[in-house]
Amino acid sequence: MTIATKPQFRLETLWTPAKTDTQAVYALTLTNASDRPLRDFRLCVSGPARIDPAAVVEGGTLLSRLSNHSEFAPPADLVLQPGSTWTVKAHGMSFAPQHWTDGANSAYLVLADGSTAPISVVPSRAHGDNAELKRGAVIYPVPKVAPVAVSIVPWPQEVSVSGRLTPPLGLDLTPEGPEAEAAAQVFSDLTASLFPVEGIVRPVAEGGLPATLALAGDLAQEGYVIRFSPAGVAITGGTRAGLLYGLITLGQILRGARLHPATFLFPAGGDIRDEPALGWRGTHLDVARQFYSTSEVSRFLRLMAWNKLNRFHWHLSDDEAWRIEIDAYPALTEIGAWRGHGRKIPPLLGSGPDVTGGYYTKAAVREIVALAATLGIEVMPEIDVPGHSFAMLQAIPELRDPEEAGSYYSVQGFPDNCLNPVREETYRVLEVVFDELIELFPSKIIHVGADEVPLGAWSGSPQALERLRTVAGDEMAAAHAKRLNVVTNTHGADEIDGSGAAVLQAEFLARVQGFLASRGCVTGGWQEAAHGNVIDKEKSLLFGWRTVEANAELAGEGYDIVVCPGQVYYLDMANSPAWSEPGGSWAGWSDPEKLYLFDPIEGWTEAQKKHLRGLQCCIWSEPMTDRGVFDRLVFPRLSALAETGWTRPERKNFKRFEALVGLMPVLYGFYSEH
Ligand code: TNX
Repeated sequence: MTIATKPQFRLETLWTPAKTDTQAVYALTLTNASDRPLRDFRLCVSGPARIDPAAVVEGGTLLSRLSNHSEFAPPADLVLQPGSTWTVKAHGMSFAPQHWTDGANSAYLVLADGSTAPISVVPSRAHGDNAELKRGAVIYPVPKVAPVAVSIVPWPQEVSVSGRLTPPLGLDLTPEGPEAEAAAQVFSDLTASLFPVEGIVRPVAEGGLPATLALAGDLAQEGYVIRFSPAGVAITGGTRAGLLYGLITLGQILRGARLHPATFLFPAGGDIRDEPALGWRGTHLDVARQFYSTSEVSRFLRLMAWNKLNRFHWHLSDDEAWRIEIDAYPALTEIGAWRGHGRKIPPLLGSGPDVTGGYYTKAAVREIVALAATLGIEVMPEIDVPGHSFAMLQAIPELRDPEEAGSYYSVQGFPDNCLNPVREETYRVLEVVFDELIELFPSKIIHVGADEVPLGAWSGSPQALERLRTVAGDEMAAAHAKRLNVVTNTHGADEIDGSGAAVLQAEFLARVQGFLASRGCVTGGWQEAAHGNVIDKEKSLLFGWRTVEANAELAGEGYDIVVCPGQVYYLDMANSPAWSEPGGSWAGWSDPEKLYLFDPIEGWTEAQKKHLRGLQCCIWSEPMTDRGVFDRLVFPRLSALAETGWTRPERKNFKRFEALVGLMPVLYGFYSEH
C-alpha cells in the first residue's frame, strides 16, 4: 500500500507590476514543507515569463538560464528550516507577465548529490488580484428562444426549411455508390467517436430516419444539398467531402432538436444548399511546446471536421522539441523529443525534472494523415527552419558551424538556434528530412517555418559573414558582425527585414524552395519568408500572422496567402486582459465575439483578394500546460473561426452563433460557467 505524502516543497510566485515610484518585481517563494532542513540546493523553474539575463536578482543568484528555464542559487549558507520560506526576486523580465499562465508552472530542486526533488507549483498570482483562476471552455447555454429554428455551425449559405418533425432519434443512412458509402461510414465513425452514446446513426428499427446519400455533378467541391420530407431526407454532395458536410449539418440539426426540443426543431420540408466561402479553413497546432498524443490529435481532427475545417497545419518542430520520427536521423527524436533535468533540452513550459515528451512514429503519422483524409482534412507538416531549431541542433550538433563564435538570442531566449544557411551539411540533412516528410504527407505543401530568425543570427559565423560580404557588400557584413553577443538580440520578425540575417535567410529559403519544387512541392512559410522577395511566388504559400494591412500588401505583391493575424487568430492569446484568464498577451486579446466579428481582409482590394487562399487559427501551446487551459483557449473560438471561413460575411450573425455554439464539442471536456 502506498500512503500519499504531502508535497515536501512548494513554490509560489507573485507578480507586482511597476508603479510610478516602484519597479516591477517577480517574486518566487519556496516553502520547505518537509520535516527536515534544506541546504545546499538550487532552484530550477520554468514557465513562459522569462527572467532576462540582464535582470537584477535579489535574495539569490541566477546561475543559468535557457529560454524560460532558470536556475537559482540561494545565498551561501542558507539553511531552510522546516516550515520556513526563501524568496528570490527578479527585477527586469523579458516581458511583463499579464496572466496566471505566464508565471512559473514547473519547478524542482537540485540537491547537493545532483539528485532532484519535485516542487509543487501554485499557479502564479498578481499582486492584489484574487479573482478565481479560469480553466475550461466557457459554457454558452442554449437559450429558450434562438434566432433560428435549426442548429448548424458554421451557418450554411441558404436555409429554407419548413414544418417540424418529431425529432428523430438518429439517421438510417442509405448511400448510393462508393463515395457515398465512404461518406456514410466516416460519418458513422465520427459521430460514434464524438457522441458515443447518442446513436446518431441507427437503423429504422431503432427510430432512425431514412437518409439517402448520392453524389451530384452540379455542386461545388465541398458543397451539398439536403432535401427534407416527412418520410426522410436526401443528401447530395459535390464530392465525398461535400456528402460528409451534408451529413454533419444534418447531425447537428438532429442533435439540436433532440437535446433542446424547446429551442430547435427538425424540419419536415424545404432544403439547405451550402458551400464554403473559402478554400483553406485551417487550424495549426503546436505539438512542440506541449506534446499531444495520437489520440488527442485524432479527436482534434474530428472536432475540426465537425466545424467543417479542412486544413491541419501540424507544427512538428520548434526550439523546445522535435516530434516526428526520421529514419535517417534517429537522434532527432531520441534527443529532441524529450525534456528533463540534465538532458540536452531542459525542462521547459510546464515539464518537470523527469523525462517528458514524445514523438510521432511514422506509423502514427500515417494513421493521422489517413484519418484526416477521410474527414476531408489535408495535413500540412511544418518543420520550422532555419530559426526555431534549437532542439534539432541539440540532436545533431554536427550541424553547427565549428568556427562559429559567440552567441545571438532568439525572441524566446534561445541561444544560437538557427541552422546555418551557408553550410552544405544543413542542406544535406534537411533534404533527407524533407524527402521523408514528402513520403509521409500527400499534401505537397511542406511548411518550412522561416519565422522569427533573430536579428543577430549567424553574426558569429565566419562562413556566413563571408557570404554576406559577397552578396550584400562589406558594409552589411560589418554591421552584421556587430550583432554578436548582444544579449537582448531579438526582433525576430518583420523588423529584421533588410538586415544581414534577412539576406542570409532569403538565400537559405531560395535553395530550400528549389529543392522542394524539384520534388513537386509548394513551400509554405510564415510571412517573413517574403523578406528579400526571393522565393518563387508560384511555388509558395505564405501564412500572414501580423496585421490585416501587412497581409494585404503581401497579397498585392502576388503572394498566395493564408491569413492568421495573431491579435485575433492566435488562440494562445488570452480571452481578455484579466490576470485570471490563461494565455498570452503579446499579440493582443480576443474573446469569441471579437474573433467572430473580426474581418481578416478588411480593406483588401479585389486584386489582393485574388491571392487569398483562406484563413486559419494558430494554437501555439506555450501556456497550455494543463488541458483545462487548452479547452478555455481553443473553444468556442475555433468555431468562430470556422464560421468566418465557411459563411459569407453578409450571412454571419453573432447572436445566432452564440445561441448555437453551446452544442459544439470541446477536446477534453473542461468547462467553466464564466
Ligand atoms: C510567435 S509568429 C511564434 C511562435 C510562438 C508564438 C506565441 C510565429 C510564426 N511564431 O513561435 O509560439 O508567437 O504566440
